[in-house]
Amino acid sequence: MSITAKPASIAAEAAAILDRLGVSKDAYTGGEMKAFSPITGEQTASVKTVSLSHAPAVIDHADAAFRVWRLVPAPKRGELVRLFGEELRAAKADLGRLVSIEAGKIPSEGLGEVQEMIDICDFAVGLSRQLYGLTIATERPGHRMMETWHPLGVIGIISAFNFPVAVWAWNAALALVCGNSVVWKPSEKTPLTALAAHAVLDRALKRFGDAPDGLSQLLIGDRAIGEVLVDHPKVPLVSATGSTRMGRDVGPRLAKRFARAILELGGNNGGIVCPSADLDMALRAVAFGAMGTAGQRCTTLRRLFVHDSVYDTFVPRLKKAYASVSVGNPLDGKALVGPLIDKLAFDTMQKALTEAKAHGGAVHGGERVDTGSADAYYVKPALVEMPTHTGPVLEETFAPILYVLKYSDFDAVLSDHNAVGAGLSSSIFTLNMQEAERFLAADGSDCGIANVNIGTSGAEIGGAFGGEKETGGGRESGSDAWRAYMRRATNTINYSKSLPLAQGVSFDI
Ligand code: UN1
Repeated sequence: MSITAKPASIAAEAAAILDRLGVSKDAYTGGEMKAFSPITGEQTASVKTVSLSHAPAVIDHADAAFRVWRLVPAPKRGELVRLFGEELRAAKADLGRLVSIEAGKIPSEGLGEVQEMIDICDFAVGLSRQLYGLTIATERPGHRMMETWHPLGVIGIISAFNFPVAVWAWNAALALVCGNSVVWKPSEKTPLTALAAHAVLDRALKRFGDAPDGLSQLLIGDRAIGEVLVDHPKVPLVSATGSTRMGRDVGPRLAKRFARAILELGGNNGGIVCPSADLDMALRAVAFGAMGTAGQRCTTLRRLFVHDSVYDTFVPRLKKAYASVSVGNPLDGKALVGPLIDKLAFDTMQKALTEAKAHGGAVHGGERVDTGSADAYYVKPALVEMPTHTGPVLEETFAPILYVLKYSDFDAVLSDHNAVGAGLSSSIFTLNMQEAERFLAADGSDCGIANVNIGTSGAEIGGAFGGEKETGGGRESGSDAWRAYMRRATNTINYSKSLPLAQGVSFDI
């Protein structure tokens, strides 16, 4: 594929990709939702949305599909996801490129996002033969107790702009092998990648042949459409990725009707650089963690605590890396940092930097980079040396701002590290095993992800992904995250000829 960086060609290139992936032109022409590329700020398409009155029928349709799909043996369901993985491999270059166009990621990160989809498919295929429960010793003779995992129902997925397709795939691949149907409400900022990814699944569904109609659905629309999904009685689980503010709305609404939530919300991820750290390694990890994806990962490194014995060696090197990082059009293949998603992201970043200055922060970088497009928002990543752990440091700002703080005492730094609302990801850089193990211990990092000598971002799909506190507590992706997508039944079977009651109760009639 040729690399074209001409702004005028972006919409046309997006259309060509959508066409190749089998999305009908009708879906993204003449619709109500404008799609943009943050690379130039230009409009790429006008996407058709679902009407508020029709959305419940889409969910009902998915519920009907669920009732058929739940009876298909799990390894057979795995075959659908295997085909999805195959189709994703074939579509990787196109879909990765579209992620770059619509979310502004550099090519290797656009492709990496699709790889993450492929990886979860592989994982889910294996899982389709391992949806196992326990057999548990019973207190009664001639009895057997076991647990069975059954499909749950329609799984609602609400995804964010920054991982416009991978997070859907994490949820969809698991949900499908677990015997569920899927209804996806993608971010309003990334409807084209949603259409494309869904078309790739459609290809797999066609090859699979006899999956029930309506097994996977797309609801393109605004917040009100998301609310239909959250409030619909036939949706027993909603997996929602986005801001903590969004989670505060979605969580209670689901709780009110006793539906389950998987919430993957904000992160204010911290890293600690200890005296013994391999500073070369830490530098690379911090640079990718803080500046990669233009600071727009939920796992982006946002707070860095550096021991005072290495501060004056490490921080100047880090500043140098910040000053030299290439910011620009991600399609040209040279930039490491692409655009912010929109003007709001830029304004929010500037506001945080102003606040940081008011709290005594020394700001390096953060200014807008002119790429010749008035509606595109590129920035130099900002490194902010903060005297104290206060003010904007305590909040997640979804932009490339790294707050750097000096520490001297390990217990005090652990306490500061944990003194924020969010609890997603964390890292320690040390060669001292006492510090490393302390960081991972019960009184160490309070995050869902705690790493040693690895950055905060770029988790593999094999582990459970998610975090504590204001991050929402949900877990997606690997390990045993699949259990959230199924319902557990405890079965006790009496194969004796009497009826002993548990706890020694007698009730003889
Ligand atoms: C997100 O930003 O919502 O760990 C997900 C990572 C990626 C996923 C990020 N695998 O950075």
